[in-house]
Amino acid sequence: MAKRKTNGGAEDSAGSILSTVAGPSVPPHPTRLEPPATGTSTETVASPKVGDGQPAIGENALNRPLDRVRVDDSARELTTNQAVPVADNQNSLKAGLRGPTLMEDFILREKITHFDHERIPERVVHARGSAAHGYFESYEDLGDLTRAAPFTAAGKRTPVFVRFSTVAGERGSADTVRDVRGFAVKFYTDKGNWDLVGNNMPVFFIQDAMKFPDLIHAVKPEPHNGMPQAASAHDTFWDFASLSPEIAHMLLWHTSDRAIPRSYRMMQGFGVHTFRLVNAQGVSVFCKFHWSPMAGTHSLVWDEAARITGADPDFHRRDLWEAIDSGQFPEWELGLQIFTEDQVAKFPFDILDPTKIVPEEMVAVRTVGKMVLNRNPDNFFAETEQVAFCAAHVVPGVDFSDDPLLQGRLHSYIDTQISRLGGANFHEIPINTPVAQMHNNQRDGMHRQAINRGRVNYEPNSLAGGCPFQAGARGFVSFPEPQHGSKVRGKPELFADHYSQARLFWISQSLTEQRHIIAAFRFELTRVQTPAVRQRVLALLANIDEVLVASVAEGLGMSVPPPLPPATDRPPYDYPPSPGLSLFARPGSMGIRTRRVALLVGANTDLAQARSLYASLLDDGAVPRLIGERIGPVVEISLETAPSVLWDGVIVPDAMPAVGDVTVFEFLKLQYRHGKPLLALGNGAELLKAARIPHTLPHGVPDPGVIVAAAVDAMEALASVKAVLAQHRVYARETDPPRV
Ligand code: HDD
Repeated sequence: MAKRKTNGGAEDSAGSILSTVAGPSVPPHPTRLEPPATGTSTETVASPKVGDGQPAIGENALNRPLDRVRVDDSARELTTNQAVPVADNQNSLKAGLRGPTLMEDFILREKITHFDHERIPERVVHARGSAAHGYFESYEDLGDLTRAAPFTAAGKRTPVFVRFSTVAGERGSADTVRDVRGFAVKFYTDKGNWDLVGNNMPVFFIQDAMKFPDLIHAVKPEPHNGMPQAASAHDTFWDFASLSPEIAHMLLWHTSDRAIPRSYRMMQGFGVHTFRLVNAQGVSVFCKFHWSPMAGTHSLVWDEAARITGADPDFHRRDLWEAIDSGQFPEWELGLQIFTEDQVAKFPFDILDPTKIVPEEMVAVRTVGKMVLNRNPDNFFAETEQVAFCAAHVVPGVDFSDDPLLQGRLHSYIDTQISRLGGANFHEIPINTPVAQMHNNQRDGMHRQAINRGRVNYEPNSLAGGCPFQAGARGFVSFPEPQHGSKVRGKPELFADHYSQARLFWISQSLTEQRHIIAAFRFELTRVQTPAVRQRVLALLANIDEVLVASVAEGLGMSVPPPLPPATDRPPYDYPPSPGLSLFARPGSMGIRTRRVALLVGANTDLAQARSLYASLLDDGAVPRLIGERIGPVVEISLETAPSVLWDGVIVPDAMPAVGDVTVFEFLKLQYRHGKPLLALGNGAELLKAARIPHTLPHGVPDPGVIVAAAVDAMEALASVKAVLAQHRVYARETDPPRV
């Protein structure tokens, strides 16, 4: 079996991506790992942790400061929290063997008390998530645009911690639900922490933070019965949506395949809002941030996604973990759309409106760097759960726009951490601590860690020589944007064009993607119980596209109502299609790496052939597994524990029994239904026949993903399977309802 790299760069020979590998090597038996010796006091020198080097692949500069708090229990005695060795961890202290437990048992009380307080409030949104460490590397010196620390030199690497999430579900909810995905990046720069707290869709549901609590109340489980979990397919969400026409554009993204990604590694990320970049001369441009996955943008299909929630609710978490664990580090390129005040004045939309994109045809995306995630967290709670992102965490060189949604976010994140993480010192939790040095006169509060020295905790002072002193022009200076106007509650007029960009998105989708959007609306609105709500959503869609509204109405057995009156007299803007809005525009460069392939094996299988297919897939970085009825010397995973939806393709090697059982048929049918490649070799073809798998596409031409070959041609046929796997799936096979 092929060797593979672990996180720490060491090699092991385990063939299974599912097996756990050791993390980076640590000194023998420490309870607390010391930071690396620098030879100088960290008080007087710049942090050695960032910005000064080129960490090798597999190494993160951030690991070193976090090592200070990593705990390794190997060969250690069990102790209390006060480090008192515990003699007996099985029995509480009693007055006689059959007597009552004694109050004196401080060991029992400490253990139970700590346990009683183990849980913290989950995030009010984005509660379900997974994260990883890595770095961002700038391709160039962007000094002409910004003085932001990550971009000051070509090749500069800045450590990052990235958390992906769903929005609506609770902490233990399933990964593959229909939802927006959070894409939050914490850059630990040498000028402080910068959080780019984005999503995998470039627009948002609402235009003003004032509406955020309403939106979230509407989409979360309904308050009287706590249902449904992690789903927008219920009355309150669509009631709110149907009465909020600004949501139109986002609804199309939300019903598109973007809302059911195949993997966190295969989705784009967006900063959503317009931001400002500011250079050392104080010159500012506007900027939109885009993350593009090197693995391409790929999605699940809905029937598959819904089944995965049962088969593996941790599907995305596992996928991210296993990819990093096996050395297949996920990568994204960072792109910037840069535009000026002059350009803004000519756009047919307002750049402060978060329900609008800047089409790539108007402003090209300039690729400026890449992000690599190369280390899994050591402890889910300490890192992934306690990480605290904040849209207001920016560094010199990045500034905000007046987008009213962004402005509200600037308040919400710090505020929510105070109740979630228990006080104002959450920035001292190791995963949140900047790697740049922190010096100020903020003091005390719950759980304070820093031991600030000296008698001075105010400024100005003379007793400490004026320290810490203001950084002046080296520090964060807000861009001096001129302000005008009276205090008012309202919106600029262009915000009222709710439909032009919704239509732009619709006409930029492939026919396959359009069909999926229609089916998603049908599913969601069928779950809605109130006919008037369905009717209002149709009236909203009637402003976007005739085919869209007619198809959704047909799926609901309703007629098309008159369009909702538009909120503005301005005629809609007629955008040309923007091909980059289709998921198919970014096939990626991963080949078949990390694709999961099932080799179905039975008692008669030609194991030599199965093994050579397996080895060839492994060589290309795929994840093959031998699947059969029961595990044993040959079969690695059983059909009942790893059903069809967990695999990207299936191979039936030669001499598989001619007739399968219902589980095998079900496996093959779902592979077919979900557009995945099926290869049957020699005798294995009988199984495809018995499962009634068609060999032609609905319009009669051969299906490139259903491959039948003689046993001797196994390797040639495998090459065809790999080609289909690399293209993700055969969407041309789809019919509604499915043929098989
Ligand atoms: Fe938010 C969490 C992204 C609007 C208030 N948000 C949160 C997370 C992401 C986003 C990715 C999870 C961070 C993590 O992994 O810990 N949020 C967005 C985007 C938005 C957006 C892309 C619009 C463009 N959010 C938004 C608004 C508000 C909030 C308008 C409130 C006014 N968001 C929060 C929050 C959360 C949060 C309540 C919950 C947990 C947390 O912050 O740390 O403060």
